[in-house]
Amino acid sequence: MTTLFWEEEIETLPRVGLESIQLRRLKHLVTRVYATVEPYRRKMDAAGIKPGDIQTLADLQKLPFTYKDDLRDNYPFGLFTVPLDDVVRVHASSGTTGKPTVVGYTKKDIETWAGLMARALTCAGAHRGDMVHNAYGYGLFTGGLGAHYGAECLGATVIPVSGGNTKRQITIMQDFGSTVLLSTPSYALNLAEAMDAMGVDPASLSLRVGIFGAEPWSENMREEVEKKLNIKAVDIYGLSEVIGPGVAMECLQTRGGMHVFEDHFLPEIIDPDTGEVLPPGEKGELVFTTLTKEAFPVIRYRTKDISRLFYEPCPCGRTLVRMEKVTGRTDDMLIIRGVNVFPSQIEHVLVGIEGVEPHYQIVVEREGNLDTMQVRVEVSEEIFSDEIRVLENLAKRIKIEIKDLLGVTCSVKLVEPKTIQRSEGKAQRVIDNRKI
Ligand code: DLL
Repeated sequence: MTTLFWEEEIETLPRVGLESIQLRRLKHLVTRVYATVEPYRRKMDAAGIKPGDIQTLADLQKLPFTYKDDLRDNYPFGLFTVPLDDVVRVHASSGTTGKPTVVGYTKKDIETWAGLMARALTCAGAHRGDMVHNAYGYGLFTGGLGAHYGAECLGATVIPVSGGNTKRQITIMQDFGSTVLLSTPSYALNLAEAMDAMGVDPASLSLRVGIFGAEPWSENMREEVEKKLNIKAVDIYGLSEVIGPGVAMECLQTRGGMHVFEDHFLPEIIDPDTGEVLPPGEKGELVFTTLTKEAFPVIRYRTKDISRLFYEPCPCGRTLVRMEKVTGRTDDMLIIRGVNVFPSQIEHVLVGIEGVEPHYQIVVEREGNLDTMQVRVEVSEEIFSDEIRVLENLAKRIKIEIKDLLGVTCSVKLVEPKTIQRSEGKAQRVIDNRKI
C-alpha cells in the first residue's frame, strides 16, 4: 500500500528534462501575466523587459521582484489574472501590520494544490488508509484546507480537527486511531504536554509521523517532538502567496532538507541586500516564481525566508532540489547590538539543555542607546522546585551557551512551568519593545 512517490516520473526526472519543463512554463507565465495584470506590466515596462526577452531560465533574473507590498497596494484582488467568476476560493494571511494579503485559486489551482499536498504527504510516508489528524487551522489560513484537500486526494481519511481544544484532540487521537499528525511544531509540543497531563502514553497511540511547518523549528526541536510524541517528524514548507503548504517537503527517508516541487515553483536564493542571485549552496533569501498557478501567479516573490538550495542527490531518489530548513526570516532577524540573532538559534541552545522546556520568549528592549535581550524560558517541574543555586547555575549555563553561539550577552529569566502562553497555531517568540 505504501508507495514511495506520488508522481514518480516527475519527482525523479533528470535536471535537463525538468529545466525544459520549467522554461516552457516560465515563458507562458510571463506572457500571460504581462497581458493580463496591469501592475506587473507596468513594472516590466519600467525595467525595459518584454515577455519575448525570456529565452533561458537565467533570463528570469531580468524580471523585477514582487514584494508583499505589491500585494497590499493591489488589495484585495488587483493581482489576479482571471476574472473573479473563475476564482473558486480565496485565502488570506493575517500579517502583523497593515492589510492582509489576499490570494485566489481557480478550480484547476485547487486541484493542482491538492495534488501537490498529496505528493508532500506521500513524501512523508503517508498513504491511503492513514487516519490524518489535521490540526492546522481551518479558515483563511492556508494550512487547514490545503492539507485537507491533499489528504483526500491521497485517499486517506481526514479528521478536520483544526487547532485548539487540545484535550479533545487527544481523545480523538485515541478513539479514531490517528496515524499522521499535521500541525505547527509548537502546537505538537502543546499536544505532548497535554497528553502528559492527561496521563496518556504516546506509545499507546497509533501516531507514526508528524508533518510540521508554518513556523521555523530547529533540529533540536525535532528531536524533542519525536521523543515526546514517539513519532518521526518531517518538515513541510509553504506560504500563501505561492500556494500555501506544499511548496517543499522533506522525505521520510532522509529528513535532510525539503524537496522543492520545482515543476511548479521555481526557487532562487538571493542576497537580500543587493538582490543578486547567489550560487547554489549559499545562504540567502528565498524567492519563488509560480509556474502553473492560474488565478494568482507570482513572479520572483520575495519570501523573506532564509535558506539555502542544494543539488546533491538525495538517497530517496528524488531529483528535485532541496532547500535547507528555514532558519529565520529577514524580518524576524533581530539585530542586537549589531549582531544578527534568529529566534531559532536561541531555540537550538535551549532545547539542548536538560531541565529546560522548549517554551520560550525573547524580549528585546532599548535602554538609552543599548539593546538588551532577555530570554524567558520555562523550566521543568523538578528543576523549579530545586534549590535556588541549581536554578542560578542553569540560568548561567544558558547565558554562556547563547554567548558562545551568538556572541551576544543576554539575561536569562527562568519562569515557572506552564507560564508562557501556548500556541494553537504559529507561536509568537519575540516581543520587541524597541521603538525603532
Ligand atoms: O504558513 C503555509 C503553511 C501551512 C506551511 C502549513 C506549512 C504548513 P503563511 O501563513 O503565508 O503560510 O506563512 C508563510 O511561514 O514565509 C515562513 O516564514 C513560515 N513557514 C512556513 N513553513 C515553514 C517551515 C503558511 N517549514 C510563512 N519552516 C513562510 C519555517 C515556515 N518557516
